[in-house]
Amino acid sequence: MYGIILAAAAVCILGADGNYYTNENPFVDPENHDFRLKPGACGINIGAVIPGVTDQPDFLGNKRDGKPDIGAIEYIQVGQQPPENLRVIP
Ligand SMILES: [Ca+2]
Repeated sequence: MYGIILAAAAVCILGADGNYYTNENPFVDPENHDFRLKPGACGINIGAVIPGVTDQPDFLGNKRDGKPDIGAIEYIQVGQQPPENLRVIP
């Protein structure tokens, strides 16, 4: 039996206008104002490096990596980067 399997992965296309287009909502929960990127979202690591902007912390104060993400909030994979202000209180 043959058929077409449609993958669940997001499709990300660079348009002739220089903007990226995707077939899915890239945000965690936009209805509740959570605009962090979901794992595997199209905008991860494809943002432009803009000196003076992408070398600054993101909207939430997190450090951006060398491959900026599209949007105000840098995607952080769980366990990838510990918070800088984390303290263990005995
Ligand atoms: Ca990134």
